[in-house]
Amino acid sequence: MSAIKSKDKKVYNAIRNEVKRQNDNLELIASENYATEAVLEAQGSVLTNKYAEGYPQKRWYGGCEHVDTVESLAIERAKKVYKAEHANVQPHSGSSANMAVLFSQLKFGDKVLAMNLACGGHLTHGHPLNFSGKYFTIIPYSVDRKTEKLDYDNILYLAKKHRPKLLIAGASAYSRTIDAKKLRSICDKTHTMLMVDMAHIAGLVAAGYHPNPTPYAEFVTSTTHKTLCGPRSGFILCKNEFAKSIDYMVFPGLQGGPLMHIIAAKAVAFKEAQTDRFKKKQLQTIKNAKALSDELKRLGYRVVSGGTDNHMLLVDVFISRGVTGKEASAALDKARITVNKNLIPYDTRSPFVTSGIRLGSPALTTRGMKESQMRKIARLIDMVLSDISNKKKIKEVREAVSELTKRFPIYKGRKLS
Ligand code: DSN
Repeated sequence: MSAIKSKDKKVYNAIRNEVKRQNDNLELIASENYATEAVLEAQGSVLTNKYAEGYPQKRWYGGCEHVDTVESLAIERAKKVYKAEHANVQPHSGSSANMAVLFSQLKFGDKVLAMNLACGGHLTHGHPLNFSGKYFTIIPYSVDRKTEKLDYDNILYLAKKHRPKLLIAGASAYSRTIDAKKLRSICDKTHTMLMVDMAHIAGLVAAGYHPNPTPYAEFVTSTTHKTLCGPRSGFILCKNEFAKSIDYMVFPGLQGGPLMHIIAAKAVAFKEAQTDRFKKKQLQTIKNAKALSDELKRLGYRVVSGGTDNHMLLVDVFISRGVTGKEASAALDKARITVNKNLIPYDTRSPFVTSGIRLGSPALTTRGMKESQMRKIARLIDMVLSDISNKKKIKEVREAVSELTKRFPIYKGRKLS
């Protein structure tokens, strides 16, 4: 970082402080991870200088021979990893990937059946303030009140009643397996197209630890930076019959020049996702989330739906310790444990306050932590949440956090600033 250091001290200092924060804190935000060093190198490369509107071998600019190589690699690798017929790796984010599917396949006002944000869905699956909720008629589905799991019978009922054009599956805060095969059979009964947003679980799917939705859905969208460990970005997989309409909506429909440095980083991430190391890490990610969930339950916490099948869990901290999600996350921040407040299904509190917190294991697993560290972290979380204004306890937890983060460095032996 010597160039930034000499040219722009303010930005340099902010980055250095963020490096320190990432090193020193226990990162439990379920959607975050640490991009690999190879991914960081690709996204910091001179490919950022290149305009390449269009697609490989069909560009609007000269000099695209090397970025063509990179984008073709990303496409072929994405198809291989997820056994997809077609891949578009240009969406800048998961949000723009979702927008490309909705805008290319639907007319404004068309009906879309999608998971309610309040029960774990995502902003781009129909929130009234988002493009998805503004331009389309959203029929929300929720989890079952008792099991807090997807209620496939109710989804079928809603699909039959409303005959939506598209069913969106996938979530930001759902800790159970998503059964795309079952959703396909629902869609077949009602002539509905299926889109699975696998952003959170893309790494687990790549490694074979969550069923792959690609054979069952017309469209699969994703980000690349969560369990997948790539750069901050998105991509779309689809059946060949939709390839043209998806590609045409991404460019020129929604985007101009693709971010070739980020596409290079996606190519790297898709290659790394095929290694044994990556597969082992995904399995450990699941084991770690389960260990965290089991230990919290042993300590008397109510884990939403009773546990987890994937990389995350939702904890009802209000019923468990009488603190709101907002209070819990602020207290944990002081102890250098980073989480986010989160609505639990049928929450009576506002999204700014919430009754729950969401915890995820991907980042700590990337650091090399295993089940015993997860159990310890559960106990540290409990020490904070059992007495959120006890400064002495918070200091004690901070010291234990510091011991853990020193033992498990993020980029081993590499100085990032
Ligand atoms: N904001 C992401 C998450 O935290 O789950 C989803 O886009």
